[in-house]
Amino acid sequence: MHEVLSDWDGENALISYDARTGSHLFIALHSRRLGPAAGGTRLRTYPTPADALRDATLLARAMTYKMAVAGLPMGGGKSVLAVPGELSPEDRRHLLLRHAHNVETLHGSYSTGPDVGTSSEDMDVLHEHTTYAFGRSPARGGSGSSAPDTAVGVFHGISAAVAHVNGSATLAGVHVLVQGCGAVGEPLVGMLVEAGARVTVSDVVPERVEALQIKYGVAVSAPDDIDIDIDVYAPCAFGQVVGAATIPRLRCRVIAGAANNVLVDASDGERLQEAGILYAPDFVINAGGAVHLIGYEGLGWSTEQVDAGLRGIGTTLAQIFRDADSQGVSTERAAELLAEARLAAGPTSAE
Ligand code: PPY
Repeated sequence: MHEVLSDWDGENALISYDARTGSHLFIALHSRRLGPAAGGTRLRTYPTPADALRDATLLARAMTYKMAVAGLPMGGGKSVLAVPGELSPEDRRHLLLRHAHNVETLHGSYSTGPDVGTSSEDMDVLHEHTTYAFGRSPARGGSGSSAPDTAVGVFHGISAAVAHVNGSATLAGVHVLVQGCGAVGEPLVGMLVEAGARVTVSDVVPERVEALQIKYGVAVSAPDDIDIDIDVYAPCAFGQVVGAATIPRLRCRVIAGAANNVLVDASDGERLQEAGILYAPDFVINAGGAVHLIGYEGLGWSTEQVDAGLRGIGTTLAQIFRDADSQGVSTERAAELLAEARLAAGPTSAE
């Protein structure tokens, strides 16, 4: 764990161990340069506690960049609850309340929300011990699931990427592979079909793709099938799916999806540039969830303002694609440079 922290440029990490459930609890607070830190709580099993801490630290850094590029007045953080396996409802509640207590001790330096493995109902539980939980269920005064708005942001991002390579933003006849049809992938498929795209779906859960096949008549491929002829590859499940081993197998022109940490490592941005594949940086295209949670609950935005923020994801990506072309850098690098310029300028630069 020492190695993980010494490789990280964040402010601090809060680490605790819960003996009752055998779980480690991590809160990684990366940066408060642009405002108080925010980012979801991920609950899952990891091979080792160090792997869980590494995930939290890298995801927290991605949140800092996400907020900066989205123009939200927030910093970046992330929580990981590393559980040994499935917990009983009582143990899960116990763990969530303990996490809520940790969040509360930070007095608003960090606010959390739903992420992989947690839901709005879990945020309702956290709210029993802390006010710093976004994304509670609407019945409890929250803005509910941010997943549909994440999908809207990804849809605008796909349109911007297609416009950049085709000269026209129309998705009619464009072939998109949506890998992962969960809370974000599913509504994304609906929007793509509506826009006339040719959609192929995959998921590790067969029932999910079967349901979409019946509802929309979309084609289905195997979950790890990435070497099919498509225009757009939209990874909406796990991260680390694009790297030295997979890039030579890809036969798409665009990568634009909702997953966090899509690239195996930073140099994969250059690999994609060399391969002539346009990459929509994950922390830019998947900011719709943050726009939803921070917009509605942190900034008191109306639906119109949130929708404008989601459309802004497309506009920002179009600018990043142009910057990358004119500066001769990868799109990943161009997006990092935009984030770093906003961080260097400080809070007033975030509109
Ligand atoms: C993400 O976009 O990955 C998030 O974690 C979203 C988020 C944003 C702000 C508070 C909680 C979660």
